Amino acid sequence: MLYWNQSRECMPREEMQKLQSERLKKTVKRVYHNVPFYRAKMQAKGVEPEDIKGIEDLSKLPFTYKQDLRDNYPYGLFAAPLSEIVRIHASSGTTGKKTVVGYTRNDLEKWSEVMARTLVSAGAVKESVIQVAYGYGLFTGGLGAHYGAEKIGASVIPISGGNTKLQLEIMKDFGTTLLACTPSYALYMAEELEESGIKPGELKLKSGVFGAEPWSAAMRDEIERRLGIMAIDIYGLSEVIGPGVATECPCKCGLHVQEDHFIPEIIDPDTEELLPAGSTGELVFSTVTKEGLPLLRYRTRDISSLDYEKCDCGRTLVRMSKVTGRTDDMLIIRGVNVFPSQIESVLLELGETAPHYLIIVDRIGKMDALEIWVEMTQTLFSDEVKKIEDMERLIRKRVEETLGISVKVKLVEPKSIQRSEGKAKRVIDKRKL
Ligand code: DLL
Repeated sequence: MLYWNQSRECMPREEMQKLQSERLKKTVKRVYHNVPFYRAKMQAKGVEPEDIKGIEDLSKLPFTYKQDLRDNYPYGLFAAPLSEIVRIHASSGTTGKKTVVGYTRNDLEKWSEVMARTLVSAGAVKESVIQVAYGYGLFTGGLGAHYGAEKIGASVIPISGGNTKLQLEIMKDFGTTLLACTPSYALYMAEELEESGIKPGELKLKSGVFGAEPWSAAMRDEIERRLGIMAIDIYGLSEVIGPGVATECPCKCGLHVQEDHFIPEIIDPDTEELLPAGSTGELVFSTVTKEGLPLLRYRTRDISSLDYEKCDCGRTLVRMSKVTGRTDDMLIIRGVNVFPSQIESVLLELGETAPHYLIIVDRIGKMDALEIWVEMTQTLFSDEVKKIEDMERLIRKRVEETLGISVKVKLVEPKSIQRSEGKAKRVIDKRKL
């Protein structure tokens, strides 16, 4: 099977633009009438739904930012009543509260469709055995891949992340043919596989769909070589739908955006000016089929570029280049999005330390490690060792509760963290991707 939905994936550009225009008009009407936030934003810009005649008018529409989701927490941007929302997921917000997303039954159907396309482009067929080692839960990775795999009719192993020994045992015994997880976890599995004594030849694994964090071409080579598979990059974000927004094909020359559902644009992040095709800038998406949480011109903060040339695989869907960076300070640690501001909020809330801290990210073995250095106040510094240790433990507990991943916390002497005369450098990322 080359494509899941050939008529859409290989649609001539003109037809695609017509379809996008129709869908965009409908979406604009929907948000204008159902979401007070969008009505107010459009009115402030002097735009009425009737002014949007097609995708050529996209830039008349207002942008949506992660902060808007936070300001309308939890359900304020939903364009469907809760009675029609059948699923809720969430990702990290910039501070304490999460970014919440809701799906209607039709949204779940569309999500399964784009994930089916994604898995098929990585070689999945009805007979495939798909091991989903993305986390299940509020994170969209696990359930997104799961529904796509079921839609194809493949056999899904919903193992979720972690327990690597069991992952490998199941991979061998159940005859997994396709693995879905973060690229760093795939590499970790490859390493453990070598230790386990299982030979790659004993596995039926043929391919993997890896995403949720940036990874380099060198990392792809290593995963492909060590696991003996084809490694495909998949991209997505909760706000837009989750995984399934864009995927590589076997040509591995950019990720095809499922543009009958999500219209991409590239803008200059500072001036918000639309950039011509081929330019590198910030990726912006408008969803045109979602009902629960449609978003107009959502600022992803991811840096990429768009290529409209037809691909050798036959797909006409526009290709976005691999995401290698962001325009903000979000870190992705073991697949989890982390904003330094989340850590700062915890420290400020506790109020027991100085407001000086350093976040150190490293990759130890194949695993990301997060360490936080926090400066003690003079009072805490002169306290007994036990009190200092208690404080370290408390900070660690609070940060772990907020981020959902394990961290190391080290309290350091007053004035030992370098002060900055300009923008504070609070993050040291030592990982070499
Ligand atoms: O990470 C959805 C996902 C799950 C994608 C599984 C792929 C596979 P969020 O947790 O909302 O959603 O994080 C979205 O992760 O804005 C990017 O910065 C980053 N990201 C996702 N995929 C890739 C990728 C999921 N393939 C944020 N390459 C996005 C680089 C990626 N960065």
